[in-house]
Amino acid sequence: MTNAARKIIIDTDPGQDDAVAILLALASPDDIDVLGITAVAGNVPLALTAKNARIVCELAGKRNVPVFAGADRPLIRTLRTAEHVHGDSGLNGPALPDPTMPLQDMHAVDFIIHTLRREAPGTVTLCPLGPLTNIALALEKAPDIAARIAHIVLMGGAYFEVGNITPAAEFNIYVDPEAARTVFACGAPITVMPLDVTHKALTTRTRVDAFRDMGTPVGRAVAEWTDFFERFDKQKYASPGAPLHDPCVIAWLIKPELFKGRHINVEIECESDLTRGMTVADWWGVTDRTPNATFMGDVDADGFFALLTERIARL
Ligand SMILES: [Ca+2]
Repeated sequence: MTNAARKIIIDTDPGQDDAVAILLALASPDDIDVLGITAVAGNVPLALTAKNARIVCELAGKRNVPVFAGADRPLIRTLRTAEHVHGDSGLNGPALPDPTMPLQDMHAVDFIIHTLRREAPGTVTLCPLGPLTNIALALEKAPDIAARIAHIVLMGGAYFEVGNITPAAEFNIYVDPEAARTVFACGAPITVMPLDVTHKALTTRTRVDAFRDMGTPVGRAVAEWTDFFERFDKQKYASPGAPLHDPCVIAWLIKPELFKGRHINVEIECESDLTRGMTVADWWGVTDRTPNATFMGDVDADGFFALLTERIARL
């Protein structure tokens, strides 16, 4: 870790693609200082996401990263999970041992608040990779932290690609739209990796084999996770591979030049039964609503996978 390393908190619901994102961060200590990992209910229930986060830390040989359990359900809605994509454990694919490192005693929401108050203002970046429940709860409990957040870089939403869990909504936003609304209104700088980007970061046989051919436990696990969840997207989209959604967030922290987007207004639909959880992104600037997020639209996929492969090989 160097002085230049950006301090982050990863808020996550692992999930195979979350796992790859965590590995990318842990493999990049010169760029990224992971202060802690906070688990939230999402792809699978909280007990599993809190366990999976620790499985990934141990796989990376980073048992010293503190992991905190957070919200076990959305702010007001019933939890919707995604075992149909990720398998019943959330990390189906390789057989990995149960973690022996403990969960921290503190609640994830309190860790987020405590860390933002402890560190100098504008030095801690939040990286939400799942439903935004923990972040919204922290903002509601401690409104003073909003001005102390350096940046929120999140995976969620969609505009041109529309929905993956309903015709209109992306999963992370759909699961807890009220939390997303709170986060998008909080005033901190926000960068969004929507499906418009992640659907351009597709695994291919060559890209997955590059992980497998590392011949390391981490490389094999990444290849086997990808093999597992590819089957779902290949069938759904008839695409050559599956999107690696969450690693886009961490890749942006390391190499922002891989991504292109627009600083625009993004609002969250919370009411309509048809479009609940939609990220209403004013990409074309047709309203006078104030821009509140940089909404990414494109990624250099070859550059993204080159970075991912180079870093994962370090673990
Ligand atoms: Ca996730």
